[in-house]
Amino acid sequence: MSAPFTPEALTDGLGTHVIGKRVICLERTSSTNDRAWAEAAHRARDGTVVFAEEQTRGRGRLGRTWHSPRGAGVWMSVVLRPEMPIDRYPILTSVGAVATAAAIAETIPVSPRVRWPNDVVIGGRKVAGVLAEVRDLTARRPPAVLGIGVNVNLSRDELPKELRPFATSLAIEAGGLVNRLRFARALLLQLDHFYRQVIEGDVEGFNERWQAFLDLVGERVRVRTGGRWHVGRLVDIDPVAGIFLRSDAGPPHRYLAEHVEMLRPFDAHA
Ligand code: BT5
Repeated sequence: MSAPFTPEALTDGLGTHVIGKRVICLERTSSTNDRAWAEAAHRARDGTVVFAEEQTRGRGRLGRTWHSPRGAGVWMSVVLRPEMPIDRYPILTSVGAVATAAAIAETIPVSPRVRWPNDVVIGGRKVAGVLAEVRDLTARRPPAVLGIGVNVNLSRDELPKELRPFATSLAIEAGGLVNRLRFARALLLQLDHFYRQVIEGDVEGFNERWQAFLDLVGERVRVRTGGRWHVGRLVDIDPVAGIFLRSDAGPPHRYLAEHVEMLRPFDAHA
C-alpha cells in the first residue's frame, strides 16, 4: 500500500490557483463529501479539498454506495463557491468527470471516456465516479461539494464481486501499481484548469475538451428514468441541458442528469 497522503506531498510546488490552496488529509471518514460540507459550513474557501484514505460510507448518486477501501483509491471532495448562476451548476459534474479522464490519460496509456453524467470508464468499465451536491437551493450563490472517487490501485479481488464485470482500476488497466500521489496531483491540476476555465466564462472551450472525452454519442443506448428503460439513439449531450434521445417509441426527448438513473450501451447487460 502506498504512503498516506499529506497536504505537503499533494501540493508542494504544484502551482494550482484555486483548487487545493487548502488541503485536509484524513485516515478515515464516513464520506469526504460530509467532511467537505462541514468545512463549507465553517466558510471554507473556494477550492478547499478533503482527501481520505478510507471511507466507511462513501456514497454515489440517488442513495447508491461507493466502495472506498483503504489506501487503494483517490477519495476526495472539493468545496466550490462558483461565481455562476445556480442553474449552471450541473456543469460542475462535467468539470469533475473531464478532469478525472484527463488525469487518467496522462498517467497510464489508455483512452478513458466520460459516460454522462458522472462516470469515467475505460473499455466500458467504470474506473471513477463524480458526485456533485448542492444543499441550499434558495441561496443566491450556494457552495457546492464536488466529490470524486477513482479506483487507483484496487486489485480485481478488492472490487466487490457484483461489481467485477462492470468496474476496473488504473492498476488493473496498467497491469501494475500506479503512483497514487502523482495521480492525485495530476487530478488537482486538471480540476484547477477546468474549473477556472468554466468560471472565467470559456464554456465553449470547456465543452470542446469535454465533448472529445464523451462516450456513447451517436450510439444506441438504454436510459433508465423513473425506474423505466427507454431505448433510442443518443443524439446529443449538453453539460447543463442533459441528453437528447431519439427514442424508438415516441417523440425525441431531453433528460436532465438529475432524472437519469442509468445510461448504458443498448447491448450492455447491467
Ligand atoms: C457515482 O455514483 O459514481 C459517484 C461516486 C462518487 C464517489 C466519491 S468518493 C469521494 C466522495 N465522497 C463520497 O461519499 N462520494 C464521493 P453513481 O453513479 O450513483 O454510481 C454508484 C454505483 O457505482 C454503485 O451503485 C455501484 O454499482 C458502482 N460502484 C460503487 N463503488 C464502485 C467503485 N469503487 N468502482 C466502480 N464502481 C463502483
